[in-house]
Amino acid sequence: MAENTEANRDAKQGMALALAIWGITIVSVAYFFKYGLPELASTRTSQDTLYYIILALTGFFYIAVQVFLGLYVWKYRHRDDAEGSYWHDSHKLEMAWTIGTAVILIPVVFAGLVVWQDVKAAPPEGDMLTIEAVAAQFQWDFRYPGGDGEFGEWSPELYSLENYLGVEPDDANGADDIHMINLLVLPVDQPVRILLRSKDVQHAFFLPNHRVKQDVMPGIQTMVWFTPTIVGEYEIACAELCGLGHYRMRAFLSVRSEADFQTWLTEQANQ
Ligand SMILES: [Cu+2]
Repeated sequence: MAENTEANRDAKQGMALALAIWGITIVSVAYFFKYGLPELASTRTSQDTLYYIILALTGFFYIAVQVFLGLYVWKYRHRDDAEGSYWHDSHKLEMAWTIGTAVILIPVVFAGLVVWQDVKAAPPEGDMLTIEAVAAQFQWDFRYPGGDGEFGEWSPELYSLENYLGVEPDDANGADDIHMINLLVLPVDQPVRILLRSKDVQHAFFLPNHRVKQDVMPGIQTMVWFTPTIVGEYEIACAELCGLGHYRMRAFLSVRSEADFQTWLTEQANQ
């Protein structure tokens, strides 16, 4: 039986801390393996690739740092006969970690620019379906331009209970606009442009399966484009804490075949 000295207690605490550090590391890494990203249902593959590259890089260093942190907590625990050493600085060490970090991070920044160009800066050429999404506490409204392909003008001054989206009543383009509440229907494999505006506070349009997340601001219209690739039902969430009802600000995205989408659109137009 070891003596109950101060050094002995410190040694036990050191070991306990090391085990706690390693326990947290194992649980958090296992969590990432168990709950990865949801199924990708759009063309944003480059975004996922970069995500996994960064996750592997940071994951490697995270595990390495935690392993050594635990080891050193144990190795350099208090001992009555040991004295701490001190030195001022090490040029070599500082050069190594500065250059090492730069060599790893600079390519990541450039890879990020390539992905940004891919998903943000350059929508594909040709006809795009354009739909408007309007966020307000606590629901999502969607407006389709109708048969003429043109939206009616809108203005925040026109917001009212009867004219929820503030569409200009005198604008003939607005007469056939289609208004959906908490349901967005899209055709598969067709690039779509979503124009976003908010009626009150800041919200965020989040489609986890499509890797789309875009802030929605009052006073400015933002835009996001993407191409759904898998027919199915998905969740649209608000990703900005926008008030007490934020948790229930949830809508659905239904991706359908081109034919089913056209049928649905005609049904809506005839209502
Ligand atoms: Cu919201």
